[in-house]
Amino acid sequence: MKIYTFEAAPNPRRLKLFLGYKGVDIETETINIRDGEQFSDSFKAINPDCTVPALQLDDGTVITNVIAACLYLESLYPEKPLLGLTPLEQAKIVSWDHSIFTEGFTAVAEMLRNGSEAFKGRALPGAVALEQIPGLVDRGQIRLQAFFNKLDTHLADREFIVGNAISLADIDLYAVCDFAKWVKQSIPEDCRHLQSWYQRMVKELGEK
Ligand SMILES: N[C@@H](CCC(=O)N[C@@H](CS)C(=O)NCC(=O)O)C(=O)O
Repeated sequence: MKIYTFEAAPNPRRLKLFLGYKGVDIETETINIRDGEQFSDSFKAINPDCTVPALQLDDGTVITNVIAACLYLESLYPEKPLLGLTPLEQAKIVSWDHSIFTEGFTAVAEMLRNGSEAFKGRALPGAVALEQIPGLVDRGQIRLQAFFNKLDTHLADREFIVGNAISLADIDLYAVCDFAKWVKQSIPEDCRHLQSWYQRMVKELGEK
């Protein structure tokens, strides 16, 4: 098994945090997406979406979405579970994780990719070249604030997003909070529950 990755980027980080928590080490190969290596013919043959991370199995199968890679790896490495132990927990974790990606992650990405010179002509990740839409920067900021508020409310009376234990949903929310710093955003001061949850996660993940 091998992971094609670029460690500084936020989606690869989600997978790295997942594996780090479990203490699992998998061979990696860096695809430097700052230098455009994701568009090379050799990487396109591995992942035609031209995105990282990509998990390549020993039989050549490639899994190109973090949530699917985590689902696969969870079944290989079930210790320190991060995807729930009952069908209901699993459903809740995947549901939250999906919302965290579509509402939080994409809000930050919308701000970054439509506002930065570096992403001119590449407003979405991957193979399709798209022009920036500057109005999406402000919209992304509104979406991100609404997202932070929603998670703050959810965490008002619980330590983790689902049940009593850390899950992939917590890891991905943590990755969003750090990704937000790329666009000079952070957890609002008045989101006190989210703030204390973040400090809890720093300890859980042994980050600092
Ligand atoms: N849906 C993918 C998203 C992967 C993705 O967007 N990765 C970014 C790095 S964070 C990428 O490869 N960007 C390449 C580019 O900007 O061209 C997943 O869940 O892993």
